[in-house]
Amino acid sequence: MQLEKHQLDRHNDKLFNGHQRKLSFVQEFTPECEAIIKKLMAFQIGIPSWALGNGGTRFGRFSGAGEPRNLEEKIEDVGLLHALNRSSGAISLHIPWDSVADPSNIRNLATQYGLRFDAMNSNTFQDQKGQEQSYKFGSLQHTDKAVRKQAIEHNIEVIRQGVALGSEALTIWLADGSCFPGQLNFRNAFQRTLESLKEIYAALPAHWKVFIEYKAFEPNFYSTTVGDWGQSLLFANKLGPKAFTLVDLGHHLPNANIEQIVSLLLMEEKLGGFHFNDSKYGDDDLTAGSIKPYQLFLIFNELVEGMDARGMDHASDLGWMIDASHNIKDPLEDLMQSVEAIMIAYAQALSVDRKALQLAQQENDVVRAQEILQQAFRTDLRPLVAEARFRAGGALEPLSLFRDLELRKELIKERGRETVSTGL
Ligand code: LRH
Ligand code: MN
Ligand code: MN
Repeated sequence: MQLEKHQLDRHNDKLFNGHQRKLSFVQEFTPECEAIIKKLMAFQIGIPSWALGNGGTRFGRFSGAGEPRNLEEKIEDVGLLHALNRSSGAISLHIPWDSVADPSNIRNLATQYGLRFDAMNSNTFQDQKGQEQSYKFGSLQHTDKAVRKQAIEHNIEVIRQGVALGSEALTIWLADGSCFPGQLNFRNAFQRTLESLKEIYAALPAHWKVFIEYKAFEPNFYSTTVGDWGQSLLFANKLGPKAFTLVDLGHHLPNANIEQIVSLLLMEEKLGGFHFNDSKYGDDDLTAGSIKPYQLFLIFNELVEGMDARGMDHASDLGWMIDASHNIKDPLEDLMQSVEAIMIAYAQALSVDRKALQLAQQENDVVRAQEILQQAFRTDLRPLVAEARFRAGGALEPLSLFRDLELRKELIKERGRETVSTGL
């Protein structure tokens, strides 16, 4: 299903005057508006293929109607999102949840929608049908060489598929760890994981990166072999210049200072990218910005500061991806909300008066430092985000347009009610 130009135009025409009034108000008080709008236009967020259907919990799954039934339809959904908000120009695949039978066809389809392939994700946390070895006691850390070999080969196969699609990164998240004290020799598990990762690293093409994603807990609850940014950074440093840490916002113990982690990883040139989401407790995979929008802003504040200090390109030097799982919302609506929250946090971070903040820090003026940050956070920059979208050819209010046109109903007509998308 395609969004027609006349549908977009009618929507934008209707909202244009109101938008202009809000925009000029912001412009009056935000001196660097034009620069911010340009940066917002260049900024694209990768949509996870596994978040296009309703996920579930171990207590149940309530599948939504009109979910994508295959990879082609997932690409179609991301294409629709991108047509609406012009900020979702990439898709991140999960193998084997996504089956890429004909990569050149899939690549062409994505190109038609203006999409590129963000990092590929491997899966050695579940056993697949017909698989010889089981991952019950881990994959890259496993005590049995045959299991490690199978997991290594899977990752190399994912790289191969990614190359065919034009992706340039592999994200490895391992469920490896232990559930009970005494189950695992931590040092040996680390060493075996490192040896396995080295073999995967050796298979990376020259311009590729590997992202090592950490997570504090689940499904192993006593220890996780890549349990925090320290362990991930150890692996990344030992592997070499193509290896980086990936920060999933939901993978920390409660109250972790994620913005500080981000700042130090940038300093070490080892920050690879993000899985954006939000949480009240842990790996809740909720809509970005839905619980702790101030934290999201503070993370972007460190990103802008740290990337600018290193002369990095905001749009292309890190992997910006969402990792979400929706249980009760329409997945496309939820993803639109996440993208919007990320763009707002980015815009606000760009508007921080950096010189004044540096001075306040230098002079230990704690009150002034807080005022500067909260001035940016409490300024409503949504008109700038909307303007960036509008200039890029998107909708002033993507969510309202999605609802006004009853696009989910259209998808249900095409795909049916009883659809189950692959993923979480
Ligand atoms: C693990 C995780 C990881 C997986 C995804 C499905 O909790 O965050 O990124 O690949 O969820
Ligand atoms: Mn993740
Ligand atoms: Mn997760």
